[in-house]
Amino acid sequence: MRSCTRLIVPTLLALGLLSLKSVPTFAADPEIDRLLRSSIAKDWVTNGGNLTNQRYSTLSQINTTNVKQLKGAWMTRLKGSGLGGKYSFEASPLVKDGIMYVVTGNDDAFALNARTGEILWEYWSGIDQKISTVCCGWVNRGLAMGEGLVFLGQLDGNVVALDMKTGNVAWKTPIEKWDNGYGVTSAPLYYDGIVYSGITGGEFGVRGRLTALDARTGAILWRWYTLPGAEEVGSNTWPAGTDHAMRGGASIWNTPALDPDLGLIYFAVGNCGPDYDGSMREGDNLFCTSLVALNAKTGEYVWHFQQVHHDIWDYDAASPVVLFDTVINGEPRKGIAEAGRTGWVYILDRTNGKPLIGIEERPVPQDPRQKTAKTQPYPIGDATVPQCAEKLPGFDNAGCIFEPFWETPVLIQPSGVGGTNWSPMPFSPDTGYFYVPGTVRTSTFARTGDKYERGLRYVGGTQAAPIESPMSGTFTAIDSNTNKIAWQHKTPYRIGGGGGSTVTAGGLVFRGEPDGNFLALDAKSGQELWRFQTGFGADAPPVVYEVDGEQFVAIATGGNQIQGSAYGDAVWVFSLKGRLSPLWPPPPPQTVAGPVGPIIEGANSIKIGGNNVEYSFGPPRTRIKAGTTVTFTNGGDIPHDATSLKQGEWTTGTLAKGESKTVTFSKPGLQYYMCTPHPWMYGQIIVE
Ligand SMILES: [Cu+2]
Repeated sequence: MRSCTRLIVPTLLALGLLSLKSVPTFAADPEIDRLLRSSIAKDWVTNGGNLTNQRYSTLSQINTTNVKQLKGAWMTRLKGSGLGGKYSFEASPLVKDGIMYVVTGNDDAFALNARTGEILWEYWSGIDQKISTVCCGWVNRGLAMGEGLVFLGQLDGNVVALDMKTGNVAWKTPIEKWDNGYGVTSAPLYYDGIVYSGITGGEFGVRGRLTALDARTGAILWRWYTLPGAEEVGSNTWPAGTDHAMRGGASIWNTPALDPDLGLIYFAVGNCGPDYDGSMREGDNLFCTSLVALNAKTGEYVWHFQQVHHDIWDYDAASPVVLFDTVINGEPRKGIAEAGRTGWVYILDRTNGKPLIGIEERPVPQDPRQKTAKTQPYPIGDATVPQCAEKLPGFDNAGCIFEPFWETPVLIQPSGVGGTNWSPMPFSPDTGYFYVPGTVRTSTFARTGDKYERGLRYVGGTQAAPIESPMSGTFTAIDSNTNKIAWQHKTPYRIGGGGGSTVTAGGLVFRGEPDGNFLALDAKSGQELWRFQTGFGADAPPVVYEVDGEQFVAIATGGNQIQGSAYGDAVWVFSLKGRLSPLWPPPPPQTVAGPVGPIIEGANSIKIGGNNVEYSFGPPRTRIKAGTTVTFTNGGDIPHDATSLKQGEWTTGTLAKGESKTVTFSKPGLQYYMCTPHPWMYGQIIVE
């Protein structure tokens, strides 16, 4: 797999070209541009804090000596927006001049007084509740701002600009249609008059892209496709004479970073489609599961680094890239890092995409049916999660990372949800550590094959956590000089799927937990210094800001569908002068996979997606007599099914909204079932 290095454009040439092209004309919003280029202080003006995505605040009024006094300054409920089991609240609030802007999983945005929590304006997206192309929970990962506007992407494929003063829509540009399989979940990035937006749909056979829009008008300036057309860079990593690349997925799940001196924009690209079937897409399949650098003004390709060649494990690069400066062997270097679903942090030189510490191509197990890559990149250093699956009862095959599979299920760890999935990874220049959230979960992988149809799910197989298998997490400080673990906490719950943390010059790391706790850790030692129960799933990445000389820490607490945390619609803000006390804890997330809750006797009617919990069977557990006919009804907004975990035994087939199907259970025994497109939905029927 040498082809990826061969494809890198000679750096000096590229950078030479860039310095000629990036002569600035005038800045459309000099103040925001200056804040985006500066260290994070009073205001938090973009999702990652500034253009680096470091999430490192220079504020230190709250620090290791006084953090124990921290209490709630205010808590505001966002009027039920994004409140429900189908939603995740993953956005970092933005703050500018004492006003906070926040967006919920329903793409509704709110402006609040950042001192008091009073709601100043509301934007209700009105997105179609029937959108059926949401992959992984209804989620919006945040906002951007510039030129008096707040920018957001929507699950329906629109990028929207709102007037910062009123919340009125200034413009709305469809960058794609949801019924073609697309959606936007990433926070956009604003810089120098341009709004950059990623797009999702890696599970729906889309062609991923980065879209650059004119911030003033919403006009599309350019698109850069993450899947190459004929003759384009990377096209030789797809089978010649086929159009598999045109539906090869490669979503952009998260906010880019930008280096204004180099004139480059950087982002992470997600998995290949179909996710679990590589049989028809021989080759490395660029730019799936890669980090990419483009000319920020023109969208021209500059370099890439592929984390997983010919991905068949859903190992998206999904966490935001982080830019940092370091010194290696006495030489100042410009770094870029990203925490992968593989469990490794990939550390590169951001001028050219070459490994900064070392990444080795090593031979890996092969399966010719899957056209597996001969070698895979192994970063030097430590992984933050286990990379081998333990054997479980009922499964004959268990393997380590990059273990291939075909039609017989194989247990593999990390699963396709990480490692580190969408959760960001902060970096502190004080400690030199990256703070890496991880999910520990085993999946059983199997290839089934899929036919491509526009706008429908196209994944070619399954991965699901076996019933009763353990699920947990890790929170790890990785030394940026060595890529080795400085300290690590085992966490009771999965935190790589959309949680996050933030680090400060006060020597603190703030991070939420899916069980509602909000924690402050010593950034150097990892020691826990403070915890506070918010009463809702506290997953979202927090932010730090200052109003009238007082430092605040904010976190959106709305739960996370992927991490199984309790849902909510609140924003919590803390300060040393705060007076609010903790709330009663919400139900904690599951720590084993499978259906939970009481067993309902004799229930012969099972509702899917009822009570505003889209991805659910209700009741999830029931006991019936042999010979009972059970009716499954889809009461959700999107298509679901109920399918026996024992392959081929029984299925309802796809049920549209409102549709019912009956299944008769004649033989006694224990039945587990799930929804095929949403394998995290489980049910259990005990037949007596
Ligand atoms: Cu479903």
